[in-house]
Parts: sequence; C-alpha cells; structure tokens
Amino acid sequence: MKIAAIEAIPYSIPYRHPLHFASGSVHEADHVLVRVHTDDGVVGTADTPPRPYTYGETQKSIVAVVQDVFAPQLVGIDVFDREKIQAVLARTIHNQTAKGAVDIAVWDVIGKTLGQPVTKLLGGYTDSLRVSHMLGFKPAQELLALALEFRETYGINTFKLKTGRRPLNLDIEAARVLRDGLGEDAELYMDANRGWTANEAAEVLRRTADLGLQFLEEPDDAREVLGRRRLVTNSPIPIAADESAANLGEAAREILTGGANLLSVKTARSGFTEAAKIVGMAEGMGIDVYIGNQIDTQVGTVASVVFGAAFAHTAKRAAELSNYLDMTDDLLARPLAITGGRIRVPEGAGAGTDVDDDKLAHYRTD
Ligand code: MUC
Ligand code: MG
Repeated sequence: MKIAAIEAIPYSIPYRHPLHFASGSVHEADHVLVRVHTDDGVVGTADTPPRPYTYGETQKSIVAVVQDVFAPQLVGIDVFDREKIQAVLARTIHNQTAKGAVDIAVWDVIGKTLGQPVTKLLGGYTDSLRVSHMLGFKPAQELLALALEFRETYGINTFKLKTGRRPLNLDIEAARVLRDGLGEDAELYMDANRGWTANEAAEVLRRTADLGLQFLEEPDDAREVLGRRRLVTNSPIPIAADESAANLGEAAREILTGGANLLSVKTARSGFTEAAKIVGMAEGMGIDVYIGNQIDTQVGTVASVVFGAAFAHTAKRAAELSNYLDMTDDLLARPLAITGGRIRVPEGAGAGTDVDDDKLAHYRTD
C-alpha cells in the first residue's frame, strides 16, 4: 500500500458573497485539490485554500510544492507509515496548507483501505458538531439581517464577527447591533486578523464589556510580544490565537509566552496529524480549542467536521463550518447539510472528501 502518485489540481469557483476581513478578502475559491494515489488504486482527496495574507502560499506555490517537492519524496512510502510521511513534509518549512492537504488525503486513503470512517480512526467521539458562522465586514444592519437569516434557515446561533477596522466604533457598533438584535442567547465573538494594536484591542474590550462576547481572536500582531502579553493578562475574556499558532510549535510558544489562552485549530493548515497533536497539547495545558475556518469549501469543511467530531476537546465549542454557503458551487460529491445548527459527520469509509468528477472537470484551471 505505497503512495504511487500525488496530483495537485488548481480550480476556481466564484463566490456569491465575497468575504472581507482585516487581512484580506476572498472573491473566488481559487483552491488546489490534492489527490494521493496508491499502487493498488485507492485515491485519497483533500482541499487546499491558498491564503497569501496568512501563510504566504498562493495557488501556484501550492501546486509547485506538492508536485515538485513533496510528491518525489513521498512516492514509494507506505501510507500507514504516517510518521515517515510527516518527517518528509517537515523537511520543507512553511507551506502549511499544502502539507495539511497531503496529510488529510493520506488519512482518506487509510480510512478507505481499512473500510473505516476516518473520524472513528481519530477518536470517534460524536457524530455532529454545532456550527458557528463567520460574518465578514458589512454595515451593522446588514450583518444583523444576515445573522437572523442564518438563524432562521439553518438554526445557527453562534457568530464570529470579523473586526479590526478603524475607527474602532465601526466594529463596536456592529457587535452592539448583533447583540441587541440576536438577544442574550446568541454566542458572539470577534476576530480582528491582527488589524488593531494591543492598545486599540484593549479599548474595544473595555467598550464592549457589557456585550457578553465569548472571546477575541487574533486582535493584534502576536509578534509584538509585550503588547500581546499585556492584553492577554488584562483581558476579561480569552484571547485566541489563530494565524499566530499555525503549527504545533507556534501554538506551544503562544500559550507558554502568554500570547493567547485559547486556540483555533484548523485542519486546512495542520492536517489531521498535527491538529491532533495541537489538541492534545492544549487539553493537557487546560487550554480550550475550537475548530476554525480557513474559508473552506465543502471539501475542506467536511475534513473539519470529521476531525472536530473525533475528540471531546474539539467538540465542546461551536465549530466554524458554514462559509462554503458564500460560494456559487462546490466540488464535494455528497453535499453537506446544516440542520438545527449542526453538521453531521458523513458515513462511510474515508474522510468523506470525495469530489464530483464532472464538477472538477468544469472548474479546474490547469
Ligand atoms: C480567520 O479565522 O481568520 C481569514 C484569513 C484566514 O487565514 O482565515 C480566515 C478566517
Ligand atoms: Mg482568524
């Protein structure tokens, strides 16, 4: 059961509702589909979202690193020798989402080979996750209308508000309108994508103290260590690391240096193998985690569901799983459904990431 070939297929699907946030914006899903083939004909699949403003990767760089760097070193390795595969990937620094996709595609192969759902191989804790929806920059009343629509249509009552704008009042007002319009029971939190300084973030926390926000994600640049540490120490709500904790080492560093006291875990950038290590580390240190969104397609989202439902620690909080709804179409062969505010783990062997070949033929750009 050896890796025989790895494909990296660029494709593009337009967005119906582009997403704007402090570090960038997304208008099309210009992603890369990764497929791992074995010598006995099993195929594993995963999706890769290029996020240059977060990890420095582009669609072209992902195709190149998978085809030219990873594939030649991985061909011939047994898919069950997962640590060997990790060691090969680790020889190349950065390229987080390219590595994540290769890992997930390998897990898909393992699940199919064993005839088991990957979620069970990882932990098999539960069969569904509660969904949190991410709201991009928009006027406050439009945000509220959208959130009410999502609650009505899908039963979602947890919302992440993209923030990090200036003047600060834009985001403070948006949070207030959401809280007033959605009521006390809605779960609300903010993600500034490093848009503010530590002092600006502290001011936002002071001025939103009565809104019952759950936590604040990536308020400022975590590399400005002392400002971030002061913020975490003084904040009444947890400060979450997302892009500052893109891998196991960074996650450990941010927790140990007081840069964060909550972690966003994203399978798109950590795969299942490294994400599981991050979750175990966090659990051992008494740090909560939640499943984040890399602005994923359904192919990426199903991987998050499979992983998040596998562990008690990841299944506790609502997971960011619904932004594929902003896209005009998707590749996933068995579409996801959100009902009662939850997404169920797909049944069957593998990671549930199989794509519709006709759609791939239509949207691929190579
Ligand atoms: C998020 O949580 O930050 C925006 C940029 C990125 O890398 O991920 C998204 C969502
Ligand atoms: Mg974030």
